[in-house]
Amino acid sequence: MKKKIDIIENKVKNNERITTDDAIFLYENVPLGKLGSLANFIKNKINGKEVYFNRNIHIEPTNVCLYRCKFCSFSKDENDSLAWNYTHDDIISIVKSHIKDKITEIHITGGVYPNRDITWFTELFVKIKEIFPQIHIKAFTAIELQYLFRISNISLEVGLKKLIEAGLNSLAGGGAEIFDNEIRMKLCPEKGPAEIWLNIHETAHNLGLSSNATMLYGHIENYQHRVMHINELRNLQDKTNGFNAFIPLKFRKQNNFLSYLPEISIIEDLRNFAVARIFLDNIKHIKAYWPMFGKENARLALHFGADDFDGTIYETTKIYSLAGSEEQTPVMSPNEINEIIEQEGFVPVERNSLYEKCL
Ligand code: V47
Ligand code: SF4
Repeated sequence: MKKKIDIIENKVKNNERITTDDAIFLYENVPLGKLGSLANFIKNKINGKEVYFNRNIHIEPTNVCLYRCKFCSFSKDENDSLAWNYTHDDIISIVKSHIKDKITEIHITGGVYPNRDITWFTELFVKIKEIFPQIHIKAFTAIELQYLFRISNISLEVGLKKLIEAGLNSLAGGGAEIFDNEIRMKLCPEKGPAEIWLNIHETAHNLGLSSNATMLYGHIENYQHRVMHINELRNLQDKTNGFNAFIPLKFRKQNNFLSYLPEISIIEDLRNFAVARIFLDNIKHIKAYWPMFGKENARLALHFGADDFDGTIYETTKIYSLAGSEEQTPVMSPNEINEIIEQEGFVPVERNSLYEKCL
């Protein structure tokens, strides 16, 4: 056992790629402290002492969704009293209200909604860019795009090109869940096989549109499934180099069909951050998405491979507050984020969506 840890450590220290078997070994056998020190070694090599964040808002145009993923606490029927559905005017006034906050990014994702075709989105992006030409629009999970292009009767390539022309700057990382198709069918059958998600991101990358990648963990998957997932991402990144960041997303249990499952511990979260950092040698940034598991846990993740704190999220997201996260109204000021990063011994760097430093 000791020998195997030493072999993996040697690979890490000598810039050699670890194998999927090594990653499973790390998950199964290696103590948290050792995982942290290996993850830190790599983080330090890639990002030094810097920890990134941005000034952003999230807009969820609707929580009405045709799908019913088992882990989702967000989706509602159209006539549900808790459903919302923003118009262009609603969204534009939200955007205008945050000009004063000097935001650099708008993250737009929502339910799979039947009554909006691609024109609804291209017109929205054009309106946003009219008021805010420099803003970076990060939008859509691959799952939303798949449905949008189907109802708009348009191919993936043509659809992406139209969205890019209207102002789309990158894709969000959601909808990846877990790529193992057996688990995927149990969790979110309507989303279809993993190949669809991977193909949409690969096509986007080939058109010059970068994206993020997520993994939903801590539900009914096992370590093999997680490693297979990050391996698919590493393989695709080798081909396209289009992923900006990897975001581990911890399953939160409130108000969904999987509420009977226990949530995993923070120790397991940190182990997962560390293994992802060690394995994904070709994805530069690992995001500690604080609305998902709280700012105090995100702070700890900075010592286990994470180098990005996401952002201020002035206009909050409801995906995680509805699922029982510690953060019920997730908003942070740049000062508060700076302070946390500094308290942990790192150097805060305000970035744009492509990880260029904001001066
Ligand atoms: O795909 C939904 C996850 C994702 C739950 O790209 C849940 O920068 C845990 O992808 N417990 C959407 N996870 C959010 C997302 C995201 C968030 C922040 C930044 C970025 C980015 C992307 O949220 C879904 C799903 O994997 N999710 N419900 C839940 N109960
Ligand atoms: Fe709909 Fe997304 Fe929730 Fe699935 S995770 S039910 S696609 S909102």
